[in-house]
Amino acid sequence: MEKEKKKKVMVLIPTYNEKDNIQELINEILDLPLNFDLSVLIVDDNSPDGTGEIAKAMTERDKRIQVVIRMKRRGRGAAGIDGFKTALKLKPDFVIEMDGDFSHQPRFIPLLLKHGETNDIVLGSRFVKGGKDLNRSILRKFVSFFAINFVRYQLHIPIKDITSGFRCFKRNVLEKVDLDDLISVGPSIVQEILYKAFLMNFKIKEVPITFIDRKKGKTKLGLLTIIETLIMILKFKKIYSVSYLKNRV
Ligand SMILES: Nc1nc2c(ncn2[C@@H]2O[C@H](COP(=O)(O)OP(=O)(O)O)[C@@H](O)[C@H]2O)c(=O)[nH]1
Ligand SMILES: [Mg+2]
Repeated sequence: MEKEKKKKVMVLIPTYNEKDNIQELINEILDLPLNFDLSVLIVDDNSPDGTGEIAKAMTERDKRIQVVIRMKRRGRGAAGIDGFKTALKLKPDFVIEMDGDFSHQPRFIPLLLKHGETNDIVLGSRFVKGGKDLNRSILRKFVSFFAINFVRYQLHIPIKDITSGFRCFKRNVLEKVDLDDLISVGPSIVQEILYKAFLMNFKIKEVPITFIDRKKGKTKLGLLTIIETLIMILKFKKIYSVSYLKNRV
């Protein structure tokens, strides 16, 4: 009997100054007991702390690791788009996107994949039954609450944890959303792809995760970035509501 071919999963991690997390995170992901052909793609924006070099050195020892170092403009959004494009060339069945600071714990990857078979996008969510948001400062929780409700109100999208960047995509979702047509350079990329996929009627499911605060390194999300993100959401809402609603009539 022919040996069953394992499905291919690529885990995409955009990084900027994650030197204290990157090695342990990659190892933890690759050690997961999964019946998939698993690989990790790091998209680093030439981090001054050497994250990219640390990850590159790991590729020598393990062919399941790939690293893209972007030399030009920095940005979580642009890094994500480049990462998706690189991943798509390798025709994975699923692409998982997650942060590089352990807030998104590798132990939830099997759950995302389990629901990935029957859904187009699976989101790791803090706000469905069983989900948790641990250790965050009150200020951070407040900002998060405000941002989530603002975005949900603006986009009318029935997702509880709309800021979650821990998710699993079927390849065809990423092929269909037209990555060249996204306008986000920063973190709003997470909502922009989700919104587009929602307007295109892809099936989205939230599964519970426990989100923990980063233990090492610093957040790159300052007040200015949060404001930029919210403005960007209003911008793409306008663009897509015109183009997609027109197509739907
Ligand atoms: N490549 C790249 N990654 C970024 C950039 N900004 C943030 N990241 C990564 O995106 C993820 C989330 O960023 P983080 O600072 O933890 O944001 P927070 O979780 O909202 O506080 C982490 O893996 C960061 O290293 C960037 O400009 N370029
Ligand atoms: Mg973080």
